[in-house]
Amino acid sequence: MLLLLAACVSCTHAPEPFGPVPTEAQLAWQRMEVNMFCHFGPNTFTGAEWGSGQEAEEVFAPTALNCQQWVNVACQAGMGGIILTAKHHDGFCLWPSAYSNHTVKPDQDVLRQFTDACREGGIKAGVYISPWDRNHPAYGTPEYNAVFSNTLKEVHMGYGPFFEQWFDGACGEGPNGKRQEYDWPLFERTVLDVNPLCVLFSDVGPGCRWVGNEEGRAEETNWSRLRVESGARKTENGGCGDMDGDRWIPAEVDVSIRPGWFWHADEHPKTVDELMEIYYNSVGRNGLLLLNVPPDDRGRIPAEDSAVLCAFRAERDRIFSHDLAQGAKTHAWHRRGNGAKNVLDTAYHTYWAATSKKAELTLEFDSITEFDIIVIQEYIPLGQRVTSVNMLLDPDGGLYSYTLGDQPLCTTVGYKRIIRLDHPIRWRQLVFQFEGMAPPVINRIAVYNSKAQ
Ligand code: FUL
Repeated sequence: MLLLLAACVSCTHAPEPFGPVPTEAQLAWQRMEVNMFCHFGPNTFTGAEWGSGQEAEEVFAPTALNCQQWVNVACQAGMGGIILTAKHHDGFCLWPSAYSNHTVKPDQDVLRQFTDACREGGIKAGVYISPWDRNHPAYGTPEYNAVFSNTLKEVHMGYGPFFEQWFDGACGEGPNGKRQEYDWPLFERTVLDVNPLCVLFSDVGPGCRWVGNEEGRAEETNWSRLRVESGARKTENGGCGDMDGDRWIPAEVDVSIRPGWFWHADEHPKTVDELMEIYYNSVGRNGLLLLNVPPDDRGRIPAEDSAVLCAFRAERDRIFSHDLAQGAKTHAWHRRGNGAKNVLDTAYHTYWAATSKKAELTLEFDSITEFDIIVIQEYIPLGQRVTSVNMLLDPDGGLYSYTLGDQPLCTTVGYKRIIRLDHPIRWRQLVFQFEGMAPPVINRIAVYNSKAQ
């Protein structure tokens, strides 16, 4: 349907997809751009990051739990989803599970309050359930895989649908001193049987992949494609993907607003500038940002964190609400139909489809325009194609190539690429030179001035 619609808009046949492409669920996931992670559990009360699993259940005692407040904070921060650590490595379940003795009491069902609040607040709910379990006596034995699969089923059937299931890569010894051989195909099947639209996160997907660090940074060259050898659970290329990857497994950039993943009384959130840097290095490099904002021992997001998140949203709105390319004239020699102007509209499913692997698109402004940020988006439902973008400028009739150091403007683009120039530049005409593994398909080009008030 989407391809047909796009074809009508450019009055010609839609190009064939190139290589692996996202499922509709992966596309919807990528378009969320910034989501919230909530690490909450016994560690919130003990000061630990990895609980031993031996903590008394009574340790988990929020004094004023309010998941609606988490939802309000996330919505105000412009986030589309929240993922809750329903079970971290200590094995403590934030719902009264039938498959564990280490859980909240039935009248203290945090997962229920969380999913209800998300539904009421119109935000998507996701769930983290750690396969590593330092409490469960069966951990380290073949029976544990069935226990974990039942746990997944219980959560997804009883509390879903969830937009994302987070499978942590950590795997250590259990209380019986044994490590677990995880049955990944069973775990994935269990979730997808209940909810085929759930995006499965792990180091190697299959829905989305770990970016390979916890600092909030994808590589500048970042493919949403990945080569995963059969049965492999790790990749060296989480941050950059594989240009020749045979599967669509985009990068998720998880990072905490505070030094730890869990709330600790003596820690404080990052600044707006630090969050902006993370945003440029994640969303701006074809990744999805999963920003952890841990609730405190009351069960609420602290005021200092929500204040920073509001300011982070306001800063993004300030910079990205005025697209200076709007109203520019567009020209492209290498095009199908009449599509060059489609890069300026905000409709997602309209695009400029070039007809050759090297193709140019010109933006001509009415008057001299000053800018320092360029946003480019590839139409990823047809695959990720672009390998490099150069920019030519016309200061006084002649065209000059703009380089960042000795690099092109950028290498990969993917869903979204945000390019920050070293300093604002003032020009009337910009020529973008694209190169791709297949003719580029671009759905958006926008320019902004981050220094404008
Ligand atoms: C890691 C875990 O070990 C941390 O505790 C945290 O949950 C982080 C998001 O993933 O692998």
